[in-house]
Amino acid sequence: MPDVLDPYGRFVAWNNVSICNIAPLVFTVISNGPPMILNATVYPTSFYRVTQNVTVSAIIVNDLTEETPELTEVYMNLKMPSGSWVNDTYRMTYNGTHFKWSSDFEGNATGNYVAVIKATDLYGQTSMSAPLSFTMMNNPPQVTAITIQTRTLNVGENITGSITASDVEGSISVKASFHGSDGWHNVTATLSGTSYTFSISTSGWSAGDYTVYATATDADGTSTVYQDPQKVTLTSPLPIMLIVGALGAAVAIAVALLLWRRGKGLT
Ligand SMILES: [Ca+2]
Ligand SMILES: [Ca+2]
Repeated sequence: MPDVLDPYGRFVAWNNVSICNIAPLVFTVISNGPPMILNATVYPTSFYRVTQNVTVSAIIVNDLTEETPELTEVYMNLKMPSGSWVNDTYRMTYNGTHFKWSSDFEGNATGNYVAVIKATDLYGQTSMSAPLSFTMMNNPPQVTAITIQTRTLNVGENITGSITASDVEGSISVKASFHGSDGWHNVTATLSGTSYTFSISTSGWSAGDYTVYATATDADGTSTVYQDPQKVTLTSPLPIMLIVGALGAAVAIAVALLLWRRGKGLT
């Protein structure tokens, strides 16, 4: 009888004899194929590194029954925004139906990442998925309030206040800006407790109203500008000669009035 494959795909060799009912010599040639990687996905394809997670998942199908998910190694190899690869590091875990990897990206650079899923079966056969791209973004800073101690001042006095600002990724630089008819005046605010404080002299500024802004910039260079709903008003103090002149005029009038009263005998 000719050599054949049995219903399980195993190779069956028969003795080259004319007696067909003799017991066959049966041996098995294991034909092991690599894993199939199905439904490889990344979600979401763009996310914020601290406040959101990214999940990479796939279904892995092995061809031999003994190649169980527990005996299958699946990694997400990752190409960083710099172009370098991190391989065989991010192990994907089996959840009953899919292999998954999920995490935030705190501390990592923003930009475009490429993930390639690598599956290795029990016998070392390996498959790679098509590339999966995703973009990691930076959360912009938050500015929630500006507090000004005194909003109406004389030109030359200091404007003092504080700014409430923060950023989930880390440190920020903060400045206060005042915009009036004479242009912009800026001052850097310094972290003090939970807010950023500042003090700026208005010497040389024009009198009038000033719109107040606070700008917070994070380490990635992303800025948030907040406009204070209230303004600051600068007034001009009376010039000293005008004050002296006014006082002199008042004294002269008083003296003249006194002399007039005396002249009339009205003392
Ligand atoms: Ca296999
Ligand atoms: Ca940020």
